[in-house]
Amino acid sequence: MTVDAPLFRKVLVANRGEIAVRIFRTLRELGIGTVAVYSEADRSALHVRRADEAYLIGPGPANQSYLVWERVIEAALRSGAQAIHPGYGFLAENARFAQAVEDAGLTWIGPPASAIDAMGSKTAARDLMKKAGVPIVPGTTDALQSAEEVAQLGDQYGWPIAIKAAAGGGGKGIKVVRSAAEAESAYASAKREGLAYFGDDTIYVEKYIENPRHVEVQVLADNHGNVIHLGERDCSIQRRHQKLIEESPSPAVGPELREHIGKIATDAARAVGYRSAGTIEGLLSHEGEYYFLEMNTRIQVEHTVTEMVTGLDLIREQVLIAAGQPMSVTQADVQVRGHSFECRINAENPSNGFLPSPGLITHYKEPTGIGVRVDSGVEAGSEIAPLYDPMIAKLIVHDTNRETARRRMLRALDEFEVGGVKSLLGFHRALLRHQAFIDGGTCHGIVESELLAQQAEALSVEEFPAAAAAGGGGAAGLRERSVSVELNGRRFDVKVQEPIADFVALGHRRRERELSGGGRGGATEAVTSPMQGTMLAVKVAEGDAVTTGQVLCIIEAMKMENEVTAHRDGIVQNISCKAGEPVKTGQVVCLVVSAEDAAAADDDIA
Ligand code: MV4
Repeated sequence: MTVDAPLFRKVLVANRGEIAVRIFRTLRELGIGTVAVYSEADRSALHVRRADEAYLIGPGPANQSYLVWERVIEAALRSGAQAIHPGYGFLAENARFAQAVEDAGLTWIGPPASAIDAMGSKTAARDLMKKAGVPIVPGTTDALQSAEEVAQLGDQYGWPIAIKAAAGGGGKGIKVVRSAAEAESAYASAKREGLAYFGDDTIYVEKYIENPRHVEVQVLADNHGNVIHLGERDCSIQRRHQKLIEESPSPAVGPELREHIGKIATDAARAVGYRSAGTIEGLLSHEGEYYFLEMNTRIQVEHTVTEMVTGLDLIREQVLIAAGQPMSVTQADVQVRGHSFECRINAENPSNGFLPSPGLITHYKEPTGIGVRVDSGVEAGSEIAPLYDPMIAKLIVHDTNRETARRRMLRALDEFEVGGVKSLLGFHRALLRHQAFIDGGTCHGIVESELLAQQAEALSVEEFPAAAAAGGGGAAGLRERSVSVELNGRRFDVKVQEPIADFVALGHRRRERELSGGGRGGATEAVTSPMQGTMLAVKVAEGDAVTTGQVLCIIEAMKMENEVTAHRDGIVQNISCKAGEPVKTGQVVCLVVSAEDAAAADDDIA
């Protein structure tokens, strides 16, 4: 028997966390040596230990480590790696970095720099797609010049319209404009946000599609002229443009529509000269129209659900393609089997506006069993650092149909034990039980609702008290432990034997608290800031009658404008903050009291 030469001798993964661990798994299977890079904050991170060798590339903040091209390329050259896989985020969609990698004589495991570049500008991408006959959301392909133009385009396409940042993506900086009266302020706000967030205030207009589904198509393209699609993923369940649950196939897509959007996606990939794995993001309207939104020129977080239903390893295909080989399947070989869900288990607090909940993971146990996959980069003792994305793990299930897969996910969520940080486990447990989710709805509005937040809280009771029980293993009271040693910025594993002295935390079975039936008793009147930031504008005055969901004020934090809305119907009182002032997390910005209470208080004074 002969053993094929590996595709590459060694590959460096320019990333951290679950995606680095995920990519190392495939590289191992392919017999390829693995190289990690890490920041000072990630010295003891799992991805570092899952690689054959690892290189320190700088301090914790990403702009001093994971984003520093020279350090990443230097580590690759030092290690003798032949190729770099960027994962997602960080440098994955940086065309100039992709070029720099190739210029250094290394192979970029991703699309050509020209394709990343072409898709980077959303207006240029729309223009290119339009010319290739790919249906785009009706709207402009040129930059907007004035607020008057917004009003005019609204009349042309019909209200409402969406203003988006040309340099944006993933919905960041999208403004919905419902009438000409809102055009002026939306135009100014979109420009400010574009500049603050992307360093580019170029904006354009699309017709606003009401309550659409977010349906994206996975494509693969190789150097041999093969361009195929692997069906779609439905990512309609989002909160503030953050995807929370993804699934494949989409509950709204049957075989005919799949073929239609698959052709759109492969046409788009061909038009841009694509190679590697990529994703065409689109909107599916109520009327069944599919429109191109943008192309993600990287492997995505949710690639896993496509892997589950097709049985393919997308990272393996990327490595094959980058090595110049044909992809392993033809379009005719691809079959979508069964149903898959992915829940993102983030260290976030649904009771506090989904703000990150960084900290030490004191207890951690992943679910297993039939049809369950967990992609994670943490273990008990890991720190969720405020420096990086707060994802703990991706929980993925597969089963024969949507309903059995949903039940499997609920079972797996129940087995998952995370102690020390707040997580979205309870949120997912609550949402997956919701009738709208069972029906395959988009759940718009539900994910933001106060009731769901309460249910999530009730279902996230996870207590894992440290119990006095010595760890089992280890002969004669000795336990072997691996310690990492860093020499000249290079990391080595050293085995150390030590007496068992510490305790392991025993997981106590979580008890579900009774769900509260409806609104919380004695609903509070206070409206608090969900974040630390600066008050940009107060939109109401004391004495104003407001309805649930109405915008009360806008707080700027991390260069994003965040609307704070009324949590109930009532009368605004005690506004404690003016535009321009700093606000803290939890600070009361005003009260919304019931109309009866407001009237009673007036009576008291009278
Ligand atoms: C839209 C839209 C309506 N009309 N564009 C873009 C990226 C994604 N994260 C959200 N995006 C949207 N773009 C136009 N012209 C509505 C959304 C949208 C959305 C779409 C599908 C499913 C859930 C959504 C949640 C918020 C916004």
